[in-house]
Amino acid sequence: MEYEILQLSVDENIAIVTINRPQALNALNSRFFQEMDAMVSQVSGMPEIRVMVITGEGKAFVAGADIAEMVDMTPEQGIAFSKTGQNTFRSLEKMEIPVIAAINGFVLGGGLELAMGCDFRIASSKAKFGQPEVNLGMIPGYAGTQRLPRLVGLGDALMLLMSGEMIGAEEALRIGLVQKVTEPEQLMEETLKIARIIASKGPMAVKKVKYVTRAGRMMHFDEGCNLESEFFGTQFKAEGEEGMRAFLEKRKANF
Ligand code: CO8
Repeated sequence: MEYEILQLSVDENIAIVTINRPQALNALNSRFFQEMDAMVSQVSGMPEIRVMVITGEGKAFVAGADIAEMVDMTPEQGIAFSKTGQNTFRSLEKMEIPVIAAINGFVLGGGLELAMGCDFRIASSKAKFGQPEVNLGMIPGYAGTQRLPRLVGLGDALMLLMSGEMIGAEEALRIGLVQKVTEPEQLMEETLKIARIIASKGPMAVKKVKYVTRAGRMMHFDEGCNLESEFFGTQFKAEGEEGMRAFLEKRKANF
């Protein structure tokens, strides 16, 4: 696909996807979702890629769904647009490799929902977070009502969802919405540092950690433990033997 909004760059075995529509603060339109679906397929088909990073160009990561595109929608179109976004963000969770959001600025509404579809989030100290849908007389439509309380707990989630107010990066860190805050100019460097650490590990082990951890959250605890044992077992011959032998032989594992 010819991308108009997304840009893909590759840094060794890390894919960096930049949302590049800064004139509209990277607001999410239908075209974005087509491109993101294509990007997920493309990157999933690149066996050398071990981590994907998503970031935004300009002063926003994403300032929400495109209000200009939504304003005239019928209820049926609204449901369809909501499902489109939900499916795209779910596909990030379903990617085998880790997906990291590098949040460079405003991350609002659908933008925060995109960031929450990623496996974890690193933010510039200048980033501003919010679910401002109620300011527009709307509610989130890309699973924000479902992911936010799972990430930060019910009280903090409802305060953000009901007030529509923005919070800063330090507050986002405090409530667990982001995992790390950096100086703005250090954001990509710090994100890539973590991405490279992950990329240096056993790639199948990292994929299995993602799968078992995410799948386990939807399961009964004992069922999740059974899944963990099963995947633990399969890792011995997949990568574990090499990893453990390398440790005992005091050398770097060849993953
Ligand atoms: N959609 C469309 N255009 C936008 C959006 C947006 N979400 N956000 C900003 N823009 C545009 C502005 O209209 C402006 O365009 P122009 O230059 O042509 O006038 C340009 O981007 C720059 O924006 P501002 O001039 O407003 O920049 P400021 O620095 O003054 O303000 C803010 C930045 C505070 C981020 C401000 O732009 C703002 O409040 N934006 C809207 C934030 C918002 O309400 N987001 C939530 C949208 S709703 C949503 O995401 C629901 C998701 C689920 C949808 C389910 C589908 C049905």
